[in-house]
Amino acid sequence: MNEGLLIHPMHLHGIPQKVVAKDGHRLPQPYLADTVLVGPGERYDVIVEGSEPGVWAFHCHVLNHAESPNGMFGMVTAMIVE
Ligand SMILES: [Cu+2]
Repeated sequence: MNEGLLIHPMHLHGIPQKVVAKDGHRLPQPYLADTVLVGPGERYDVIVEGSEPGVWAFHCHVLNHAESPNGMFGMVTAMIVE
């Protein structure tokens, strides 16, 4: 869900995102995406299958939304698959 005024291309490392709904409405044709472009006011539902153990970064691809000279911050987190 994007509550802001900027576009955020959200990327999960290593595992494709299966996009199944937009703004609460199921898509007739779900699709796999490496990066999901989430515009202001948009919501997406995605399914990811964590079949590979590891720590997978999930972040915005606009680098100044997730990275500074001091390291990662802001729109970055990790999905841990054990
Ligand atoms: Cu962003």
